[in-house]
Amino acid sequence: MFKRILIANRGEIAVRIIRACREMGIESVVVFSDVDRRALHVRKADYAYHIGPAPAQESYLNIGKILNVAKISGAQAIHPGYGFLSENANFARACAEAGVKFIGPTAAAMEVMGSKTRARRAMRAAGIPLVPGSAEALRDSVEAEQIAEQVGYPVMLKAAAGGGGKGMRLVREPRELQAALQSARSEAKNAFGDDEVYVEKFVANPRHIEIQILADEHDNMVYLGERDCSVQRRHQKVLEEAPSPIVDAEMRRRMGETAVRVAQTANYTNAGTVEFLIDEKLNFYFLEMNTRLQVEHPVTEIVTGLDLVHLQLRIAAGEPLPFAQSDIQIRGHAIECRVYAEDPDNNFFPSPGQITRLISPSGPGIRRDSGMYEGWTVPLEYDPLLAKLIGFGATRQDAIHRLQRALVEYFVGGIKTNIPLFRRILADPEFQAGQVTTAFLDNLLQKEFAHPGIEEEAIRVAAIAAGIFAALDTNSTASTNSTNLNGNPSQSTKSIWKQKARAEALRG
Ligand code: MV4
Repeated sequence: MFKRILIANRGEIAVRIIRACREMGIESVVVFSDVDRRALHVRKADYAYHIGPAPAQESYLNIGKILNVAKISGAQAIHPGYGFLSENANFARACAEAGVKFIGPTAAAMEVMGSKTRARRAMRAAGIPLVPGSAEALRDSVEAEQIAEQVGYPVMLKAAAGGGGKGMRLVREPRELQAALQSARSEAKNAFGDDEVYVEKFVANPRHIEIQILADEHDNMVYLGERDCSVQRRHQKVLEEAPSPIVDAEMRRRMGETAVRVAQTANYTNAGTVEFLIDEKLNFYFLEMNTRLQVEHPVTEIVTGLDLVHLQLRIAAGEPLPFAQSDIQIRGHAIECRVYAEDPDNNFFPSPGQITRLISPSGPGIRRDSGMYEGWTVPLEYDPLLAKLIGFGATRQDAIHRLQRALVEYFVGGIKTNIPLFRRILADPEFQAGQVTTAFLDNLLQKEFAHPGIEEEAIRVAAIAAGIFAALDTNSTASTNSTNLNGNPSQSTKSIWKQKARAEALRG
């Protein structure tokens, strides 16, 4: 086993990997940028190296700087976490050339999955079910029209280099095709420096379900069940769960065996995830493969009882998988909430700043993977994921109830978070019934807009309460209309706020 590894990441995932290292007696080395000097991963690691300014291009994405730290720190392997360099085949290759083990698949396996058309060609040849469509780059709009005609409208145009919905266009009828192709191409060129686009038949109201796989370097491979990731907004996952409420044992076996074939086709090693799109008749189609440890890996860890980071490290060190497929059992239910520093009442705008007060939930059936602490300032330069709150229990309902309880306990002061959104999601009857497609969250947010409910009522009550407190506080009336002589801003702000609150309460 490695004696020392470098973690080329930050935030909650760097902390997650440091924990695995400590449990396994491995020393951890981390890197940090100017704005991460006080970050939690720097505090928790055995060694930390400053690598440059805040922009990721000059720090967490800089291959030369990271390999240099590996060299001077004596790290034998690099865990890339997720995001940043985790799916960069050039980085994996540079690690190999520098004699440092990349904890993940080979550069060659990453390259098969890096282009969607290349992956579709490989999977089609292996007999994997794909969404009907093309697997070659579209030459022009004439060819696009021919293929769209064959598969039938509506169709999706997708960028071969794509991800996160970028360069993706829904085309409902032939006359929209040419313009859609042009805009998909230019968006793809902009985002990925590659304007290759292909066609897929449109799957209406899909579910997004993915299978976790693990492969060692001795030709052993297993699937670890599915995660349902249908609750998302703008291609950002918000809540994930395992198992999926719509997958039974037979469907799990079929999807799992398909996922293993996908990974075998790419000569895949280490941890990976095969994404499927599920249609309304519960047919599943290969979408893409993520060649990294994913944000939502904890729900799989809970229902399988395995530690995926331990296993990644053991696989990378050349050990064989310590179990077979028949040893894997799915037990209980786990749901993960991604806590972001963003304001759900202001169009999910990022909300960086200092965390002035933090009260964190724990107790039965709760796991929390967090990168924040009280007093820490959330930088605006990176992904705003603060923490993951995972609830689990014997049943889906137990997991929901524990999360609901934990969300009442959770208090993050000083910044806005999306914690209130999870209270709404978990209380929703459709969510509770497990009736969740990728349209769920947009619909929920529409509903809230059309029928203002508890939030608006709470604001009214708060305004009335503020009015009553102000009326009872004789000191406050004195300062209301007078100039604040000592120029104390908090005093003057307070009285303006009180005036507003009174006016608000009286209007209602
Ligand atoms: C689709 C689709 C419908 N039909 N492909 C969005 C991101 C990307 N990775 C794949 N995506 C989709 N591909 C066909 N042929 C609908 C989506 C989609 C989606 C997929 C997964 C999770 C959330 C989604 C939200 C909107 C659309």
